[in-house]
Amino acid sequence: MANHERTVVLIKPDALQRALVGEIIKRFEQKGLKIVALKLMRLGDAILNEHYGHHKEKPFFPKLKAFMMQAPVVAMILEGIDAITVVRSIAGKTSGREADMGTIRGDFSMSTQANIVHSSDSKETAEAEIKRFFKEEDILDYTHGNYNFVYGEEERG
Ligand code: FUP
Repeated sequence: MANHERTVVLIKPDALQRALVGEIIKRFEQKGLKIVALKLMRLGDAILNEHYGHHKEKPFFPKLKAFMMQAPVVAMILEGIDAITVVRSIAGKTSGREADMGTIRGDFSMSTQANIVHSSDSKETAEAEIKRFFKEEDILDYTHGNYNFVYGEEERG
């Protein structure tokens, strides 16, 4: 049985302000990932302290939080086989200046802070982030019409 996973993506305030939301969602959709939750939300102090808790001693932490509060974010859950790794590859390296061309950050970012998207970095993180950003009723399971063509027979669940 293939490794079907769910992962969280946040489309950050810089992407909203630069009108890149559609372009970013398009890239995940065209890859074959399934959107199972999608919403606009404003992130406050408490949720950002939790979300970026691993960076709280870093000098850039207060500025990172202020940046994330500048505008709403688009929060979504994407589903697919090995979705966590696949989405990290599509996002690219943390710094837009180092990220490969063809990745979202490589194509649209010149920055480490304003780097367009966040994505979960492991199974454990994905589970925690799903609970952090979504309620049960935000997540809608359905059969994607293209499922049989996105995956081969032996990969399908
Ligand atoms: P990533 O998993 O690629 O999002 O990267 P990290 O968890 O290392 O960093 C999380 C966020 O911290 C980045 F998206 C942007 C911010 N950051 C800075 O602002 N400055 C830095 O030097 C490193 C990270």
